[in-house]
Amino acid sequence: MAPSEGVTGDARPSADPVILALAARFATAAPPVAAAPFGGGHVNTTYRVTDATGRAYLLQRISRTAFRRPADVMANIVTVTAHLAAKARSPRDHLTLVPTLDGGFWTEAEGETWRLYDFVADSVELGADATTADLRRAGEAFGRFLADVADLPAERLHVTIPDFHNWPRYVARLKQVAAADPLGRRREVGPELEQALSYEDVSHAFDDPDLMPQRVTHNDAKLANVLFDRLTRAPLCVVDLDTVQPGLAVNDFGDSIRSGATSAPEDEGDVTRVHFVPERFAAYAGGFLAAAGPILTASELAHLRHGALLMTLETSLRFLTDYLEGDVYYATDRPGQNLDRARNQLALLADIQAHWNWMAETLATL
Ligand code: GN1
Ligand code: MG
Repeated sequence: MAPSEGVTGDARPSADPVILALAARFATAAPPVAAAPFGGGHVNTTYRVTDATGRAYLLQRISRTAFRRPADVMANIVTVTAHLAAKARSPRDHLTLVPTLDGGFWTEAEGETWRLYDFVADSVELGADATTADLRRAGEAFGRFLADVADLPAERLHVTIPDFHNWPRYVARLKQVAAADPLGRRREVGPELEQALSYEDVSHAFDDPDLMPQRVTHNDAKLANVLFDRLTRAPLCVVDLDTVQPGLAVNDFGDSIRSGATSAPEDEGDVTRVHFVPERFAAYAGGFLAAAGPILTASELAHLRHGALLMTLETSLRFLTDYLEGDVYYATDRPGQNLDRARNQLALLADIQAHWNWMAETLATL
């Protein structure tokens, strides 16, 4: 989607009775009257719902492909949003779940799990249109998120996606799928496969479990998962908390770099347009360190650039695997989109590697 699309609910509002009936299971201020598909997530299904007073909400179906135990996902979100709410500086700086009429936080319908959030008013998500100044603010937002949850013990959260950032496992899976080649697509991706598999040694960089502490982390810290004020562009709040679980802070940093310190949208298929943008990296890192620097350990600070490399490797491996498997995991809106995403991330990966020393030098000055 275009980065700011949908912020004003610009998909045509509908009154799909099934969606409205689901929304009506929650304690909205007034009966829900309109719903429209919303946002650009690759995994969950999202609607913007409005009630009879005009108040807006976000209704989401949790992907069963990605999340085996939606109840654990919701338990984590309840824990984390309560923790953030207790530290809130403003009502729009954290997500707020709307309870169901029977006092829970999610509802099941036909084997699917749904939840409702208050819509963060006057907010916008950014993508390739983010400016360098926006990148700094995004860094502050994700850094503040990590700092705010730093006192929440990681053991309090369920592991909702085991091995989510286990890169050797993604390498093995790519090899397996390429060997099985269920759709005969392997012949289209010779050079991509070769490049992706050439990072097998790199994929083991964080194998030592004592290298860095496990913390409460976001795990999907892409630029589109921070909201900004539509007018002032102040960073408001970190969203998409499904993947919040124990993890490594440097992976959050890295995910933001792969999605934010780039010249093109994630599915830009013309790889000549895709490159690492040093000033965007420096801006994001500056904001991130201003907010999270004080809580990070020396080892975490020393491995920030590794996070950027490894998270870009991860998306390269996962998009390429999904293309070979027939687009079964990531939502696509056109044929070949996952291949474009894979090519894009591989091009970025090579450019991040080309800036390896530059990143270290730059981080040392911040
Ligand atoms: C997915 O849900 P969304 O679109 O924010 C994916 C992330 C990937 C990302 C790539 C649960 O995130 O891991 O990095 O796409 N989320 C899940 O854009 O697999
Ligand atoms: Mg997500």
